[in-house]
Amino acid sequence: MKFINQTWSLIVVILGLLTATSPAADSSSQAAKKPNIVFILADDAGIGDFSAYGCKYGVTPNVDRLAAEGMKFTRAYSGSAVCAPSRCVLMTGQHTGHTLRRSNQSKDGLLSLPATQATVARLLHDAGYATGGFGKWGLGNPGTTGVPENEGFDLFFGYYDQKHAHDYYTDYLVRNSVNVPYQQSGKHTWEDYSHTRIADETLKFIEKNKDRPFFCYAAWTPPHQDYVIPDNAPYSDKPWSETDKNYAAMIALLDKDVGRVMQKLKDLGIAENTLLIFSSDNGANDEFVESLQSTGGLRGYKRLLYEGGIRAPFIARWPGKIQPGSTSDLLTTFVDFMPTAAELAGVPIPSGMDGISILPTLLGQNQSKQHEALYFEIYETFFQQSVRLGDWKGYRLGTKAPLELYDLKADPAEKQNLAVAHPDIVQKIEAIMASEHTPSPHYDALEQPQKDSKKQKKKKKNVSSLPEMLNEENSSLEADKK
Ligand SMILES: [Ca+2]
Repeated sequence: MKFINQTWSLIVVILGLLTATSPAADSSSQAAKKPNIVFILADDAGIGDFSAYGCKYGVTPNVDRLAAEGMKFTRAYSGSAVCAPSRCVLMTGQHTGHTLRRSNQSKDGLLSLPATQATVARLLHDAGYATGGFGKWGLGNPGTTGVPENEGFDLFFGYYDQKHAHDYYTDYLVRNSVNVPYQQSGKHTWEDYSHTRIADETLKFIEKNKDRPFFCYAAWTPPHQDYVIPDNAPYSDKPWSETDKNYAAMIALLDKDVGRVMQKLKDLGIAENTLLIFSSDNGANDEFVESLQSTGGLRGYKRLLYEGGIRAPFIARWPGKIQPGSTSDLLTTFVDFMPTAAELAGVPIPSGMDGISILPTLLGQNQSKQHEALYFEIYETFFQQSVRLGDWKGYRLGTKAPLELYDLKADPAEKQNLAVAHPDIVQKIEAIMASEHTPSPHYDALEQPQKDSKKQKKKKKNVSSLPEMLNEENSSLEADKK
């Protein structure tokens, strides 16, 4: 008996030595540890559309569950106040004072990413990840340098063009620049609805790559316009406009499919090795500010750099790594995704990033590197800039108007302009705006609106009419033809 015990001890020691010294064993266990990354990006959903953030009109149980099982960020921002620049920031790790797309349109039409652009997809692809994107791309239409398969994606399925993405009952979608016919019954059923197929393709990609590290960019289109859905349950009987009912139901659909992704990860046994992030690319549209309170009581909405245009729901779940039910007030924006992904993948953070890795925060460790300030600029007809500096928020419309200054801790809705009382903070924020903005040859709308026009004056009084003055959103097929 003693002999057997000794023999076993010897075997255990030898096995231990083999495991500790074998490079093959080391590298394979390292590879197995590389976590999958799933980033679900809603399109135009406001922070007030999710019950985890205090939604007033309904519940989003799956996003709630994601928050309960992960970390909810309370001071997170998207990349911009409209689609294309926000996605450009997410993909490049550069803020809108540096990145190529600073608005949906430019004076040169739609700008496509250069084929040499450093992107998070390319970084993860080169680190051994399978890379798939599903939904709306918006950074290069077929035939341009900026198509997703040029930017590090093995596979992209959905809409390349933003305007095309308005059409939920389209007769084609695009897979790696090839049009895939989409048979329509003409009855606007769930089978006809593009998100059905896009969500299915998302789940298929996850399933197909379950045994290797993967990056799944689920850039789903709901609740962006057109506000159409085959069935607007559970809101059908509400005394609301059809648009409100459809929009709310699109949020419910989005939530349901967040749940499907969570279930898929669980069924495949890979939830514990997957960082799952949920966010939205910009704030809610102005038409849902009053009726559904989709901006959560914040000032502004999509297209504006007030909080309602850029504050985002941001939830991260990674079972066993992220403390369930935790919250973080770290100041973060989409610029942080690429550095965080680099650290997760175990590769160096590329130079030229405006972001920082937020992995220490996710893991409950000390976040020694933090943003002193967050910078945004946009050119939706009017040039706007904003800076978040601690609890301070600076906003400027055009280049000549005085800076507006708000204390977001005391005044989250940006109602009280404190600029006159704090010239030192104003000066500091103006210096940040000057240093973070780099001129772009594609944008020069640096003037503020024509103040003297009676029509403009009248409109300026009513903030909800601002979007009428702003360019119609989105890339356009028309612009492409130019
Ligand atoms: Ca959007």
